[in-house]
Amino acid sequence: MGFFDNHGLNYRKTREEAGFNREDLHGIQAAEKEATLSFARHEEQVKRNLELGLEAAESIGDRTISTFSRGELPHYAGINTFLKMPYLEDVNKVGDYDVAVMGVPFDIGTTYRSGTRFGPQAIRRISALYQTYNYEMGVDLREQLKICDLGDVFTIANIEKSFDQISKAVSHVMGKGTMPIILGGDHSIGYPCVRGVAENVEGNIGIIHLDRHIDIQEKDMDERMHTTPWFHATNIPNAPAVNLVQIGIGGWQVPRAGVQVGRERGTTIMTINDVETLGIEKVAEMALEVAWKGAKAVYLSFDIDSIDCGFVPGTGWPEPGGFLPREALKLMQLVAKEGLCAMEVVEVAPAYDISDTTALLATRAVLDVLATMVDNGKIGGK
Ligand SMILES: [Mn+2]
Repeated sequence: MGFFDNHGLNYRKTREEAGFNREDLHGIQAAEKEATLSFARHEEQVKRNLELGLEAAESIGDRTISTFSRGELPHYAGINTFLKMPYLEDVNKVGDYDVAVMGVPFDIGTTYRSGTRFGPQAIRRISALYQTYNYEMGVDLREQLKICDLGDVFTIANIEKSFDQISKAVSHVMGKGTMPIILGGDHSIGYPCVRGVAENVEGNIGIIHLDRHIDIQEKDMDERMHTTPWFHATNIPNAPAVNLVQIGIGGWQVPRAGVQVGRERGTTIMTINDVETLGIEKVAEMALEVAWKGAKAVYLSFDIDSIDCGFVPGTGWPEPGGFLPREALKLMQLVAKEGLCAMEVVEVAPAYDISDTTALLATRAVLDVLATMVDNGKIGGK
């Protein structure tokens, strides 16, 4: 039994071995790791803030503060991009970045509560709460990764035409060698996102899907709604169903039509019972094995409703009994260690949210995945 098993540190000892040595604590090691991080981009940012936002009034002693808020501080100020990263108005230049965040404000694939079209805005707004440094991982995303925010895809009131827009946008980013992070939007966008990714991958792609819902029936109410993305995604020749892992599925909202398709196509389905029985580490290991089998890249689809609805009220199909937030975060960190080609976070519907907790968890998932990839040398360097 591991006493600690922490992200980038590959540190694993039994309690007996660890004893009470202060230096063996992850908390102490994490503090040490901070000393290895650069401050260069932070300093550049401060310089830029002063140039663009004027030096502060004379009475202010801290001369890194500007008159107009530019950059990270204060966390309650500013016109928000994701994590206050630069807004890249010219999408032709996306190849200059390691990661491009894009919103997909689309919710006409919804079959119960609508409102996920406001998901990207809500995620961006609360993302301003976070700095770019994570203590446990010892990663500073500003220093180690070039991230931009592309703004939103222009979606319209037509599912199929919006799918074409979404695929084109995702494919554009992938084609420039940049990792797309997609903020939904309802889960119907899973199909056009994978379609945009798949055309840029030579070989198969696997999909790791966290959800309470199986989302693999062909149609719902005669359309390709948010209950259908994986039916259509796994029809793409290089996105086979045998590389699709679906984790957290269960409860009273799983349509039988989807179950039949999952069974016929041989997707790998794990319930929360499986997660409890096997443990997060084993589940991650199995998910990686299935998703990567014969595949060249793996896509992560995080449906926020995979989390127990007590933690994520701001979603369209709330369901009790899902993951605890730290279980899901841990699972996503473990699968991100091997690298991901793209990631979507879907089904955040801020009108039903309380204190931004749902949107905050969406932000957290993206940042944890990116930091894990940085820490494992899977991304960065532009
Ligand atoms: Mn769902």
